[in-house]
Amino acid sequence: MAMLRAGAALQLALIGLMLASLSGSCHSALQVGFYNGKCGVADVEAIVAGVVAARFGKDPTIAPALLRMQFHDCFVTGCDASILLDGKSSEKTAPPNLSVRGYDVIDAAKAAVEAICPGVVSCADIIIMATRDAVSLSGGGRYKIETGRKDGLVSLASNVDLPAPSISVNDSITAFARKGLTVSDMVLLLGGHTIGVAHCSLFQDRLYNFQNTGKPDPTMDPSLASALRSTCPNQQTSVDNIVNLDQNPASSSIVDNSFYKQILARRGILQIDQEIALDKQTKDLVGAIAGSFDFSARFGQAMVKLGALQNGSPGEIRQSCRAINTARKLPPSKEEQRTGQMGWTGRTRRGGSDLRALSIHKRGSSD
Ligand code: HEM
Ligand SMILES: *[C@@H]1O[C@H](CO)[C@@H](O)[C@H](O)[C@H]1NC(C)=O
Ligand SMILES: CC(=O)N[C@H]1CO[C@H](CO)[C@@H](O)[C@@H]1O
Repeated sequence: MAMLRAGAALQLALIGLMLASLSGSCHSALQVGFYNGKCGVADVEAIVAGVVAARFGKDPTIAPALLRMQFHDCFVTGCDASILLDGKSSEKTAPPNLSVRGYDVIDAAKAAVEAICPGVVSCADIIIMATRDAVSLSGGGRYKIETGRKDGLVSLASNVDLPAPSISVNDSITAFARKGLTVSDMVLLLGGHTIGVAHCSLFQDRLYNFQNTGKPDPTMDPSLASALRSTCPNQQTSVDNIVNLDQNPASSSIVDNSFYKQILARRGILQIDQEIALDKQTKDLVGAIAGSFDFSARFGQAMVKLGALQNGSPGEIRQSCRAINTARKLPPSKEEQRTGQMGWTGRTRRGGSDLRALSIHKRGSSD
């Protein structure tokens, strides 16, 4: 018994040393090429890119789906793949998720990397990689991403505080500022609406009865409003049609600055999209981006900034992107309760790298 205890103590001390040496690499230290050499000679980013490209070849609308997925993941409790967790009241089930799609391509990318080096690549990083690939495949240039995220342990619909399409510019600025994002980050990130679609139900008020005036939104080009009314009839029907967020038909699935030109021409679909072209605080920037040639680079930088949002909570490398690892679901043992140390007492049936990660997060959780 005494031997066993001494052995355990030694083990703890060793793990402590290991932690001390690793604590420099806590979660805030995202870096470009984090996975280089962590999967033998395999190139993790290339494996994910292959999966995304194959899917994009069959269905290019996977690109807007992934772009929106990164926004929804990162904006709620940081980029921790919390949006991927299944469950009765997980984030996925919150109303703004509505049409978040692309979960299956993340699963496919995860399966591909797990087949080569299991337990190494986080789902949170896969979202970031896949989104970068999607933007690149859609003509938006290939920005360098940082990796090294951990997957979160919590996903609650009640945490979802995503902005509604009718949010005012001021409230949107406040919402982005709360995440450490500036007005110009916000304007650039809304450029994500350069691809993809919106359902009629989310802007219907602008076509028929804007703010209970009984009239269309006066900020919308009347010819656009009239065209949209035929796609989005006023009667209550069970179909909720979709329209392109970028109304330039030649560019509605290309990541470029045409969205900004459209909103300057009063052809924004969502209320917030139109308002950033009109509000004093944002219209100069909208005009500048519309007339610029470096949108791709600036959008990439803003995506990297969005991708750096983290919440400082413990994390792990999930085995399945849809569930936290089973080991975590075990109630803490008496020993764990006593020492307050979870996850590396041998109770968890998992590999060392994940266990270290959890403890590092506990240590680094002050930031
Ligand atoms: C104030 C902030 C934002 C609001 C209120 C907002 C709102 C919306 C709404 C209402 C839709 C339509 C959803 C549907 O009909 O199913 C949508 C779609 C989309 N959003 Fe946003 N969004 C915001 C910011 C962003 C950001 C920062 C990004 C990415 C950088 C983004 C990327 C997208 C994309 C790509 C789509 C199309 C999705 C698809 O086609 O599947 N959005 N957004
Ligand atoms: C938005 O905020 C600006 C600057 O803080 C302020 O001047 C303006 O009145 C606000 N606009 C609205 C509509 O509340
Ligand atoms: C994929 C997914 O879980 N979608 C959910 C989004 O939210 C709606 C409404 O709350 C649910 O009905 C969907 O199942």
